[in-house]
Amino acid sequence: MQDSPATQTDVSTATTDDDPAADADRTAIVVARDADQQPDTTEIERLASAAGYAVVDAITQRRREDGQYNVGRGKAEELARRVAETGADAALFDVELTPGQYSALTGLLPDGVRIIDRHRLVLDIFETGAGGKAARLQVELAKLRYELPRVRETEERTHMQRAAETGSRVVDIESRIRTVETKLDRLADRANERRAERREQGFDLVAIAGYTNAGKSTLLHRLADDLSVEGMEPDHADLDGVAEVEDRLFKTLDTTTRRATVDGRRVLLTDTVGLVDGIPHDLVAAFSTTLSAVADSDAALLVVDASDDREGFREKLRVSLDELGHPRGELLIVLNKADLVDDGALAARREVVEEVAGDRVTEVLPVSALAGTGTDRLRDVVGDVLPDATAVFDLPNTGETQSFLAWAHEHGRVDADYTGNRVHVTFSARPAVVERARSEAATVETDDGV
Ligand SMILES: Nc1nc2c(ncn2[C@@H]2O[C@H](COP(=O)(O)OP(=O)(O)OP(=O)(O)O)[C@@H](O)[C@H]2O)c(=O)[nH]1
Ligand SMILES: [Mg+2]
Repeated sequence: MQDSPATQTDVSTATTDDDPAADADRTAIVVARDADQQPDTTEIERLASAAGYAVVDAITQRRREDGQYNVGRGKAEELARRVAETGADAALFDVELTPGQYSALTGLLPDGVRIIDRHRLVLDIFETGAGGKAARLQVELAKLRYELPRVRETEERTHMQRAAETGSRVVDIESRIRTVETKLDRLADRANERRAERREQGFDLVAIAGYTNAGKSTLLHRLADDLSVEGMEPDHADLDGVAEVEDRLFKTLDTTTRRATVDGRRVLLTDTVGLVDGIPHDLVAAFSTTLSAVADSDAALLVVDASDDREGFREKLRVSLDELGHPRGELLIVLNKADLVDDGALAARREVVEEVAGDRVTEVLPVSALAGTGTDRLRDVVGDVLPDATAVFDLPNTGETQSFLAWAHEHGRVDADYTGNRVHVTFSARPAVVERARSEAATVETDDGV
């Protein structure tokens, strides 16, 4: 699917003045507000650094939301002073700002200072890093959806003077949203078709999902076979064979598929984009390749960082389960980074899983993806939960049976016993593949009977 020149106009860039890739040594002040507790700025600071900002100050407030500035007026004024004193390039808010708050803050802070909320910050990270076609379109769609109400707000405020100009921007954004949605739908259809083809070929599909930095890519490396298949998933292929690992939020920005062998079965493992708290649902939905890879898998591994403190662990697990919805396959919880915690802490994390996830989860497995401990057990359990069927055939030892056996070896697991001029075959694979084997074998038998 090629972009036609007519749909090439990227209105999203026309509505923003900041380019996250432009200067790496940008400085920012982070602002966090929480109604119930003293805000923790760890995650917003890590997001800031992933987006290329050096954090020079943090302003926190325990308070309910203020309609005008989100934080209270006094805090907003303090922020304006600190920005002026430090010369910070941006104020990063660890909340979602309404379009009204955004424009009120613009009026209060020194000119040229970027005001960026949590959503926008995550989008900036993705915009800089997303490489694949679907990922780029998804980021664009998320940005357009984010910007639409803000441009509308501006249109309403400046209605008298600039109605024509801003009005056309709203129309541009809306039309681009429809175009991008259509393209993404087509890509999603193709991804669906590809998954169906892979299943017909006898592959089991396993997805690795979880909060950002939980260790998903490390686990992919641990479980994957050394070599990936040629021509696999051309749009998302891990062509250089690396899903990069780093102690940084949102290291992986495209889904990556690798081959693995589990219990003698041929599995396609898909590493997905990390999840994060505080992103609204329609925005999460824009990252549809991640969500559909998980929703449509035969088994999903939800990786959680067991070395997070109990409350952090609970929160990230809750967010992950929430955003993933109900995958069609079995859901296994991987308590990763088990090397960093003692048995007592692991037991406590298990309890949290029980409380938060309850009967949605098939099994909870402590693993260290880094050290490789617990992965044998994980493989066993994955092997057990994948859909499986077995059929037994007694066939004449003919050329046709040999072709059937060649097909069977490519699509599942085969055990063949030769006695006299007969072959006794036990064939195990996905149920639909076993059904096909039955009809193929029936023709072999019938031909012999003639
Ligand atoms: N100690 C320890 N560290 C781990 C383990 N697994 C992963 N890590 C570290 O955790 C950090 C994040 O690992 P990644 O595999 O990049 O995590 P991810 O979930 O793919 O992260 P994103 O792609 O950013 O969402 C890296 O520094 C890893 O080395 C583990 O079992 N034990
Ligand atoms: Mg990763």
